This record gives sequence, structure tokens and C-alpha cells, in this order.
Amino acid sequence: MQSSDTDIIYSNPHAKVKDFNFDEQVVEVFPDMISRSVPGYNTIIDTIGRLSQQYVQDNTYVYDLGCSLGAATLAMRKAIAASGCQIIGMDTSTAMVERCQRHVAAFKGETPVEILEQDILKAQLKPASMIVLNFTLQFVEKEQRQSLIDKISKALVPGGILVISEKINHQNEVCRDLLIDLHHDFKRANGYSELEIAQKRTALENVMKTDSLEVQLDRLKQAGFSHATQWFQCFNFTSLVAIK
Ligand code: GEK
Repeated sequence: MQSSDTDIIYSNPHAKVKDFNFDEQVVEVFPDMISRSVPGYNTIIDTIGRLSQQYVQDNTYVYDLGCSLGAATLAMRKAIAASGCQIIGMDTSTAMVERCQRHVAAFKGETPVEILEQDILKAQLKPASMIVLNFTLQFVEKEQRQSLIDKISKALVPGGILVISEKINHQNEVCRDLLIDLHHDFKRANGYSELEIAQKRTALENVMKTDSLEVQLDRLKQAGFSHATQWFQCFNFTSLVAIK
């Protein structure tokens, strides 16, 4: 059944498919879009909450970079056991930030939350014990990814944790095609048509450039993380944790 919250953005043929943009129209249907498009999204959000309980330290900051509607922020606020912390969510989309601020205000929680309209590439990060990049790095220009991860690594206190979730690109062509096919099957099973899948793919072509798992892990190593591992993969979607 369709409601006004259902993602039907690409259900009709577009004369020219424009580059994907986190505008009002996307914000309106975002929770439906992300849960029907990203396998394991809810598991990842729940696990971010679980990790925040364990890793967030007293009197430190917690960042949700590219927070969209604040799903990771809310999961962390619910689970954080440490005191004197503050969660800061940042996003460049005005529409996302406005909706996120209202959404966060609708829930109660001990840890204060601030949602800022801010480019994460330009932001200064204060000493943090947990930083989340949940499907955000893939929208950052490839040349700027290492310096962002370096900045994150510097901001983390000893024992602090970074969670990065990303769509990945398998280095082997046969495996890559297999994972892409399985992901498209997942989208079909969630009600997306061939037209919707194809048009969304075109819309994302110029704005979302995926890396391989190897590149992601190398980047973490270069940034000086002592420990890093993949903890989740479903098809071509993964989540990694790195500990300072
Ligand atoms: C979630 N984390 O639900 N600075 C700040 N925000 C940015 C930047 C940037 N340079 N580039 C992109 N964004 C969320 C989901 S969505 C992932 C994240 C997706 C923002 C962008 O505006 C968008 O809101 C978000 O990153 C990516 O856990 O839609 O696939």
C-alpha cells in the first residue's frame, strides 16, 4: 500500500534523470527510501546504538556526520550510558536539517543533541569518543576522503570509535556483478520496479562514487587507527568499525 511517505520519486519515466539531491522531495520519503534500498539498515542503526553504550566516554562529544533525519543520533541518545556528553549531528541539506531538528525534538533523552547545517569537510571536530559516518562518505569527493578520515582520527580520544557504513564496489568484476544483481533483487522484493531501479542508478551515477573494501580499510590504516574491521556486509553494503 502506498502512502504519502512512500518513495515513488522514480516511478514515472523522467525525460532526463537529474543528479540525485537531498531536497524536500527526498526528505519527505527518506525513511521509506533508505529502508527499502539499503539492506541491513535497521541492523546497522541498532548496532550503532549498542556500540555507543559501550564506547562513548564521559565528557566527550559524539558526532553523527551526514545525519539526515537523525536515525543514528536517536539510537545513540537512547543507548549512551556515559555522562556529560553531547551529540552533534551535521548535514549540508537544509531540508534534512530542518526535519531532523523537529524529529529529534519529538523524542526525550538525557544526552543533549545539536543538529547543525554544516559541511563535514569544513567542520572542526572537538574531542570525541564516537563518530558515525553512516552512508555519508560515499557522497564525499574521492580526493577528500582521506583528509576527512584523518581529521576524524585526530578528533577521537584514545579508545574512541569510528563507524563507517558504505556501499562498496567489489574489485573482482564477476563478484561485483553478482552483488549488484542481489541488491537489485532486494529492491525488487521491496516493491521497486525496473524503471525505478534504473532511473535511481542514473541519478546516483555522478554523486555517489563507491570504493572497494580494501580501499576503505587502507584509508583507516593510513589515518592511524590501531584496529579496524568489517563487522557487517549484506550484498554490496558494508559497515566497518575502527578504534583509535
Ligand atoms: C542515516 N546517516 O540515516 N557534509 C554534511 N553532510 C553531507 C555531506 C557533507 N559534505 N555530503 C553529504 N551529506 C544517515 C543517512 S544519507 C545516505 C545518510 C543515503 C549528507 C546528505 O545531505 C545526506 O543527508 C547524507 O549525507 C547521506 O543513518 O541517502 O544513502
